[in-house]
Amino acid sequence: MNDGGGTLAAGSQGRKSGPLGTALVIIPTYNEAENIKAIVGRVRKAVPEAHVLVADDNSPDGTGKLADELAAADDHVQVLHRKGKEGLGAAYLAGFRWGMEHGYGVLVEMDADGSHQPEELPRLLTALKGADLVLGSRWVPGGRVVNWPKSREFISRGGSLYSRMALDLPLRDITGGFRAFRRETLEGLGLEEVASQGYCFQVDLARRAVKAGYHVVEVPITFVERELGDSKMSKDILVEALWRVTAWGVGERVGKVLGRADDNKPGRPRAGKGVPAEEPVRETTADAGRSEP
Ligand SMILES: Nc1nc2c(ncn2[C@@H]2O[C@H](COP(=O)(O)OP(=O)(O)OP(=O)(O)O)[C@@H](O)[C@H]2O)c(=O)[nH]1
Ligand SMILES: [Mg+2]
Repeated sequence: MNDGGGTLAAGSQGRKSGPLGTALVIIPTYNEAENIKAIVGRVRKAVPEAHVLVADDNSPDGTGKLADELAAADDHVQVLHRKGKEGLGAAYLAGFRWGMEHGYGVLVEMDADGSHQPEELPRLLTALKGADLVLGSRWVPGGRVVNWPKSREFISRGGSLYSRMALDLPLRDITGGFRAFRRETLEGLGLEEVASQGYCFQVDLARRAVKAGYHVVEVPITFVERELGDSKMSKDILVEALWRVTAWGVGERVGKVLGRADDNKPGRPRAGKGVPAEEPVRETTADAGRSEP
């Protein structure tokens, strides 16, 4: 057990043990002018060897320009300027592509609004030494939320529970967006087929990883409600998540009934299926970015 309690692990076929390589922390932004400087500064301090990529969708509030100023002053910070608001999923896909093209070994997802605490990145990266994908998790023992309205907690817990049941996933926090992927894991998820945009983008990637047999570990995190700027959560995002998760769940069940379960597995087919297990996280020093990409 680590200091925060247990984790859940899924899959056991794809576990990697090689060196991690340099980490790229991808921060998608849309109107985060009040947060961008502080969050990038916290990441740089928490994991000095890691690099940061701000993926900005041409934010009207000038976030992209502020990010350019940070990049000009720090060669570990880069900015990906996108032409307009296309949703979280599209921004991450572009960021992953950029990171893989530039040779990074670890791709990290993290919000700009302070909900994901950069100071917890070393723990995620340490856990990735024995996993293919690490999920920062609010809903495993030791995980928690701070200042979240009960209504948001209800939606988030409900979304994870529904996804867990509909998709038969042995995970607790399936909608969360504080994650560390080995690049080989991302390469095996069939990202070119991913069309999801909002929360369900996170569900989609988690389900692809489990179904492909990768070793997925949940590490407890403390999620803090944003203090500055506006949430981009919307009814459309919830509706998209509901219909897509339901459609995936129905598709998998129909596939099983028809005896074509493998046809419905997303990503690269691999041996083995995710099984729930308790696994401790070894708490050693973070090794993000030992070598340059
Ligand atoms: N590039 C890009 N980033 C986005 C887009 N929508 C949201 N984001 C970013 O994605 C991260 C998560 O968005 P939030 O608005 O915090 O959404 P949330 O965390 O689900 O909701 P809250 O808990 O209410 O904050 C933030 O860094 C946003 O700036 C988008 O369309 N494009
Ligand atoms: Mg947020």
